[in-house]
Amino acid sequence: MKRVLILNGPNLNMLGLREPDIYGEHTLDDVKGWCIERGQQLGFDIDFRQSNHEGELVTWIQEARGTIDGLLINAAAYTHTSVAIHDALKLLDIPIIEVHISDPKKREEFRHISYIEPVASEVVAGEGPKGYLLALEKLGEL
Ligand code: CA2
Repeated sequence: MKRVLILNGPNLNMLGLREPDIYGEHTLDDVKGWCIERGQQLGFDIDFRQSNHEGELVTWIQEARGTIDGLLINAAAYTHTSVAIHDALKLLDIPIIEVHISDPKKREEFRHISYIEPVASEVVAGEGPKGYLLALEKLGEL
């Protein structure tokens, strides 16, 4: 089994509870369930986490060094601000897929910059919550 870590940033615990027009009606727990199921089909052991704290995400990325085989990350708003997460991701030498439910490049200008993109192998954006599954499939190909 390949070990895959899926990290979710701030406010994604609110998924399905507000702004369904942008993020859909499924909860983060639904997404976790789908990822675990698809992961089993792909031979991935999925560790799915969410945090509202930048430092906690950085610590989890550091702990992933040498312990996981692939990373999916939706850093949420930290995508557009966090040099700390960018630097932590640079320490990993495994495939990293950046995933977003919406397409930030088609939204407000402040969402157009991503500090994750330069260190990611691939980006999946604008595919709704099912984009996590597309990202897992891409990881399987890498
Ligand atoms: O589209 C994405 O996946 C985002 O990463 C979501 C972030 C946003 O800051 C990024 O620009 C794009 C926001 C996550 C907040 O999620 C909520 C979901 C439901 C209700 C409220 C917030």
